[in-house]
Amino acid sequence: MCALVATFAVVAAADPLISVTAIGVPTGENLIVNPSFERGAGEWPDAWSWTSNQPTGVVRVWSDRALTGKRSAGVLNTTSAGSGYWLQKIPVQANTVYLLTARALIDDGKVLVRALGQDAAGASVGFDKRAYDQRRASHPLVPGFWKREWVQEMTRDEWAPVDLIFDTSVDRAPDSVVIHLGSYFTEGKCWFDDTYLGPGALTLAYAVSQAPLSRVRVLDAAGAVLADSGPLPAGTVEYEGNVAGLPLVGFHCVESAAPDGAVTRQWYPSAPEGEQ
Ligand SMILES: [Ca+2]
Repeated sequence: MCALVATFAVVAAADPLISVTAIGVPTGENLIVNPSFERGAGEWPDAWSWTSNQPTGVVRVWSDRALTGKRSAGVLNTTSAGSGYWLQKIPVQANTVYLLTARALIDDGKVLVRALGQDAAGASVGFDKRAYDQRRASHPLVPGFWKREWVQEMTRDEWAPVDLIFDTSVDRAPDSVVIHLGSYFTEGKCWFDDTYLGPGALTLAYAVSQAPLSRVRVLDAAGAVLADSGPLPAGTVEYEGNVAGLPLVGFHCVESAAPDGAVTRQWYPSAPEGEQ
């Protein structure tokens, strides 16, 4: 007589893939003058100026290629040693969170959206906030868990936004910021339109897939529930949603529960201290 030995493999269910993206949404008055580059004369849109470290290699064009209206601000960069930016100086308040966003058409190369702080006399106060984007892989909307080789041929959408969020709650708060929209040390062509600087909110979009799901929630760092799928039907392996009206600055978590109770979390923009 022998004991009946049952052998079976315990296969742990794979964790779901959670992708989270955030888009800045304007919620107030636009502080940028001539934000769509429509007004102007000759070769210059009103209220905008230009700087380049390679004036012959990086040139500006007040372009007739536009997302809205008839005009945009273009940059043609023929040297990786050069950069060039459209500029506008804008007064800002201390202790305030701002959204700076522009829609960018990137034919190639790398773009920079920057807010460079100055004091009342125009001197630098060491306040330099930046957001980069580029046409090909590894732009900010590609989830961090994707391998680079998976996205080599992925390109961003035309006229997708480039968002920069900055907070003037600093020791040496700027009296103004000089916004820069341009090409950062890579050959290529890019165009900017529909710029905005002012108060804003975040819309968080999320998708959960590739594993059985029983519930998906969105929480803030204090644990408050911002969205809740409720119990999902058995067999659900995909879920997506979005939450609008979130503060520009803060930690948000998409939490997916499996039918066995296992929980997977993905934080945006990153896990706060003490969380994972
Ligand atoms: Ca325009």
